[in-house]
Amino acid sequence: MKKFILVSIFIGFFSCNNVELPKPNVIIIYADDLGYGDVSSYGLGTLQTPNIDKIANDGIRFTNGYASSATCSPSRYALMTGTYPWRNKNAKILTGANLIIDTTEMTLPKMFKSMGYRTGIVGKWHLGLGDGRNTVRDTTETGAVPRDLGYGPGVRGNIDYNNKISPGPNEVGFEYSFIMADTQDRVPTVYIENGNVVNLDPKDPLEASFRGNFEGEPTGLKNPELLSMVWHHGHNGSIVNGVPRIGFQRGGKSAMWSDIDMADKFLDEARKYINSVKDEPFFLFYTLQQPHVPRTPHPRFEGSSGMGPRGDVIVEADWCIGEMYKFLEDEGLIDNTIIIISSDNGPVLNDGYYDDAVEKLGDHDPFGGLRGGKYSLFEAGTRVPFITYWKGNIKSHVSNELVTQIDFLESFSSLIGSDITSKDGIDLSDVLFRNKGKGRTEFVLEATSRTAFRQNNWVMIPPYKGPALNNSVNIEVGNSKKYLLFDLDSDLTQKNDLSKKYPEKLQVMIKRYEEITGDDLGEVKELILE
Ligand code: NG6
Ligand code: CA
Repeated sequence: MKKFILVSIFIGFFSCNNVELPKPNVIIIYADDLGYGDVSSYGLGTLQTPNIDKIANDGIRFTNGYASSATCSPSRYALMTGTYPWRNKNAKILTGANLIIDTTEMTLPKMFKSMGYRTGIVGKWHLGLGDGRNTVRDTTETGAVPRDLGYGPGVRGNIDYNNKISPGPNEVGFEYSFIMADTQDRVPTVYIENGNVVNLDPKDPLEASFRGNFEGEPTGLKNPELLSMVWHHGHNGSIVNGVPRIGFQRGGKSAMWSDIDMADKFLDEARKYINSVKDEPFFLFYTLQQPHVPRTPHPRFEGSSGMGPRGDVIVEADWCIGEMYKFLEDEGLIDNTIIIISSDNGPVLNDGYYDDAVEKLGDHDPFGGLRGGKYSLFEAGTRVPFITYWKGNIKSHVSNELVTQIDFLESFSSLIGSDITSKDGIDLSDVLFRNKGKGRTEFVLEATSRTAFRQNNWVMIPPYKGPALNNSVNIEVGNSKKYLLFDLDSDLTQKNDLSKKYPEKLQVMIKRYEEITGDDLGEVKELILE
């Protein structure tokens, strides 16, 4: 068997039921903040996503598919490493942070690479850049007094954008990367290709800071007259293309991206990448920026949903997925390319800008009837659209099996004949790609440094301090003074806390949760009340 695998690596074939098949290409299309109800094939909202639906209807549409966390960076960390994000104290929402994946850690792209795949990422990264060893001179108004904003490592702004930025995606398994620096709502608003800021003029160096502004630079707070999009909470730093961002920047003018062209740009770069590697098996992580804020649809999508910019950028994302599909058909790649479509966390309407997301929502339900949303321990935080597609191999199917993104590393590893395993993922290749087998029985989910436990149809949420409702985004985040217990089979909307009714069940859940998390819960544990 070993010998066969070694040979296969070089010729790009793998064995399936003793039949040799060419190794499948893999594209994970990862949306940002797309809700369980945002994809029309789930039949829960009114927004139409015909291109995703086509893939969902011909593949497996999972109704119990989870991101590992209710926010971005922790989910991406888990997807990349097969390790629960709460084991890594740096896996929080990042702002100007350094890389949070250790370069010695096993990752999904490293696993693919070890099996002879080409590997690339195009889109959002949000797992940090650099190692903080640069000594970037602080030229902000606040000078050299760093104010820790309570985000992740590297918030001290030690990323030097004017030289090659490393380590980053290229040092943890991707041979090629074309990414945005951080998020669309954070500075610096530039693309980075293989560690270099795209179109940067060395005569106009780029500086970014989350400590203070650069003298004389306009901000959303001081210069409302310059804004084409108005901030609601946060997001009142530097202004680019009329949109105020989180953080401050100066210089690098020639490198600034155009927000309305971002979707086209990523699609283009993704296609270019595939073209450059298509003669060999490849893994592409195509990480869309939609529908995260700021929502900036290209003008040809403006008004397309009737739901304002949030709906319009989902229509735009759906179009991109349709274009990608057509491209794979045209290139003769569609028959042997596995496509996964999912989202890094649940939906949010107002996430910091006045953009009509609430006002124009109409009958649409991004949450798909689930409680909570982005940032929440309730279901809408982590239960997301989750679709696998493999033409001619996967049969059209709706699956209720419990599957999570943490399992991608181990499942793909098993599928393509690698023996690489991961700490917390399990091999769900049968469920994800072969229309058979059983999903997970249990899973610890995370939301803003808190955790909860799902076992079969039960969910247990430990008590946490803090307000039950995040007022800024109007989402119930899952804080309560006591343990909560829900039976999802009879109560998917988590309205009936059964902790009093089934105290024994609650104790069993707590015990198992403590067994899994143990000491590894680290600083998260300190948050759990007695
Ligand atoms: C929060 C931002 C929010 C969003 C989020 C990250 C404020 C007030 N809110 O801190 O707008 O950027 O971080 O979202 O600044 S995520 O999907 O990348 O996790
Ligand atoms: Ca996100």
